[in-house]
Amino acid sequence: MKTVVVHNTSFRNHKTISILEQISFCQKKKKKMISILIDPDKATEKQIDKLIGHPDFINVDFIFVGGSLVTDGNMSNCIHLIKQRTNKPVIIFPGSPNQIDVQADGILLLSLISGRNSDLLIGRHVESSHRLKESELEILPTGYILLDGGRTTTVSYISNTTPIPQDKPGIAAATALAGCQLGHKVIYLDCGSGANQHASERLIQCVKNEIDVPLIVGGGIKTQYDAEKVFKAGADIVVVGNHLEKNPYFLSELVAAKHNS
Ligand code: 1GP
Repeated sequence: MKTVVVHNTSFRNHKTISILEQISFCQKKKKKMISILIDPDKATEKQIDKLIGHPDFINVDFIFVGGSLVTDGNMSNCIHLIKQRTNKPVIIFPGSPNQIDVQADGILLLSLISGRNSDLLIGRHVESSHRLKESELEILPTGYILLDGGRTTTVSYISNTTPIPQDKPGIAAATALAGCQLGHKVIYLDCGSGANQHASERLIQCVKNEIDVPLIVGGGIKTQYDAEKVFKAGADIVVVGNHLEKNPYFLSELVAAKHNS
């Protein structure tokens, strides 16, 4: 497993710790985190430069890279570009096993626990288990819960699963709890990239009350107010992709939300 040099004022000196240790440390200290999501099929070199060159990029904690559909080859080029420009932890957010790339630091090993598609619960993991073992990627076993964000997103279409309706927070909470009981180290609530609505505060609170592990929330976050609501409801890490692709200057608002929460 690779370890990551953390450039964070909360850590005395620049310590070398795992990604999960970093997340757990911040969770305990109630220090919110942000991750930007880069979709290799959409992000151009210019967009990556703008984001990484943004003065507020210093306050970004992680870079997730991946997508529900990524053309072979783009993943590797994209991670290479990012790695040339920053030493922030790059974490693969894979839509399929062909997105595993050893240049990254870690991988969210996603089990789509809101769905009943056995391939996404265990099948793909079996296919990639040996490749992951041989790599130095830090594995973050993640219970991935897809929520209804008001439109059919690529992830719900491709995964062939039904997202949990947002007016059923009890189902989401029981699903997250079961995910933790199965040993997942992180829970990710996602409305899918480009969702109309982000996860509701009520649903996030219900999930948060059931779990002790770090909670990642993403999908459909478009304003500072959205991000603050999501953080205050219980998210430890907020993920934004789509809106930063459209407007890299949104990063300042996202960072302000992190600091206000
Ligand atoms: C999607 O949670 C991520 O899986 C981010 O969503 O692109 O809507 O910000 P957006």
